[in-house]
Amino acid sequence: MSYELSRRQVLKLAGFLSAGTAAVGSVPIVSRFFADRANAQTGTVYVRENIYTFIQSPQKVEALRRGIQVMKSRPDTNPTSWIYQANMHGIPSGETRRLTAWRTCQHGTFYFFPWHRMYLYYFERILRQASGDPNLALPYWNYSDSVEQRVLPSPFRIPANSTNPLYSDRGSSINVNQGDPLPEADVRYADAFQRTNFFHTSDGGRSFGGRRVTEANANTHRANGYGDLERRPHNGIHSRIGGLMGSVPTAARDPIFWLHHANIDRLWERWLRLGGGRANATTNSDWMNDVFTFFDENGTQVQLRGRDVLDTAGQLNYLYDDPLSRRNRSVTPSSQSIDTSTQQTDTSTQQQIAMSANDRQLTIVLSDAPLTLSAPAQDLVRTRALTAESALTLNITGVEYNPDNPIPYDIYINLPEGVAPDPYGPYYAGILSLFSLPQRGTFRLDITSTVRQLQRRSLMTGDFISVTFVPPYRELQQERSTQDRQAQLQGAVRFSGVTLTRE
Ligand SMILES: [Cu+2]
Repeated sequence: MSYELSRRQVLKLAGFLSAGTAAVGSVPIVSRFFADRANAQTGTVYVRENIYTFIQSPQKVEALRRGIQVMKSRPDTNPTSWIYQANMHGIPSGETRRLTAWRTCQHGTFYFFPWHRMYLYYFERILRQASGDPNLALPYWNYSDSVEQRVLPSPFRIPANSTNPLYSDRGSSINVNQGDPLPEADVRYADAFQRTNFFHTSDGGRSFGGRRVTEANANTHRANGYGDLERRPHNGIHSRIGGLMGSVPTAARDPIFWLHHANIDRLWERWLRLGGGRANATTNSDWMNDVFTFFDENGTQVQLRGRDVLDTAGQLNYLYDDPLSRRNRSVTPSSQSIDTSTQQTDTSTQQQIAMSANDRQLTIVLSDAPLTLSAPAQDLVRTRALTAESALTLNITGVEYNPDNPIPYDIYINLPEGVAPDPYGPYYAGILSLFSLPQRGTFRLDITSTVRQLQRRSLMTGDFISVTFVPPYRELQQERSTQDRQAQLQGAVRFSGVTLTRE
């Protein structure tokens, strides 16, 4: 798990301070004609279980394996096949066909949560039917709340070959298929849960559920308006698991994708139950009424809108075994009326330091060696302890990368020289996840809890704050020769600047 430091590049660049205020937008009104609800009510409410409970029943694991096996055996032109379903999320390069609803996943906008809920809902119905078990429900992987459950559940790892329909080649700088737990910094959701607004409206704004847009994105599925939960744990875990999961076009081909997203869906419900103004974007007409296409277990084309997926038990017949994700009482979906007020805004005052020379063209190229950037900490982190309300964000701007090989670097804060990078250690802040990031987009990482921990342990000393990018060791190991690995990593990820903002 440790990485031998052979060379260390340190760039010390001038820092500067500036202040800015985010803009406030208004809600456009769009009315749409929409299709009828496609989800038939059967009366049964299925309970999605924690995978660690689920695997205590060999029959359930068997049903899950069988369902996936049957789906994998279907021709990929069949909408109920494994590949057809995965291609609805994304299409690998080289695939020239464009069948109905392929590549329609929504990322980086406020459609992220509802689209993935719809996708899971019909996938689960197809899987249940394919398994032959009328009670099968998708399990979820709760990697956040206990160290033991950060380990990839064993049926997905063992046996480690193609006879196991749950197995897939995985791993970035840790070996998840050997049972390495996900690092704590990758599974945090407390920062995201602090957000009380579902969506934000301005570039660089923050919210739980993503940026408001007027239309679902067609055929691009890369947008930069991530909500905080989509960034972490969602994006980071895609990159941390790596393999098929590491890039949008192939992610849904790894069976763990469905358990990862069931967990994200559960966290959405949990966030709502926290109250304090947390609510869905039910006053936004686009979010409520935009129509998305799926297929049911009979291969029949169906459509769903945001307003059809607000109440999991009442509209979609499922619940989670997690009591904190449940409503106390049955709530009827909101009425037809559309509120015109700017319900959710994201005004904030920010302080910023740049870790790269401002106004100068500068490209930072990541390679097969760790790279460290540093800037004067000033009062951003040095003299003032972070209060409970403050948020410290690392912004990496103008990121360019190869979408077929989005290599995830590990990010460390103030990693001392001579100390080996360790994703389980205090300096590890998160993964540079390129999952669904647009070209020349901005990658953001909330480093508040990492910095707070370092301050508490008196590890935040000196006048500089530094950020170190460490290449994933497993990518290195997989390359036969040093030359191959240098060729693979050299210039694979480039960016034009790094800044720190404090709210
Ligand atoms: Cu995902």
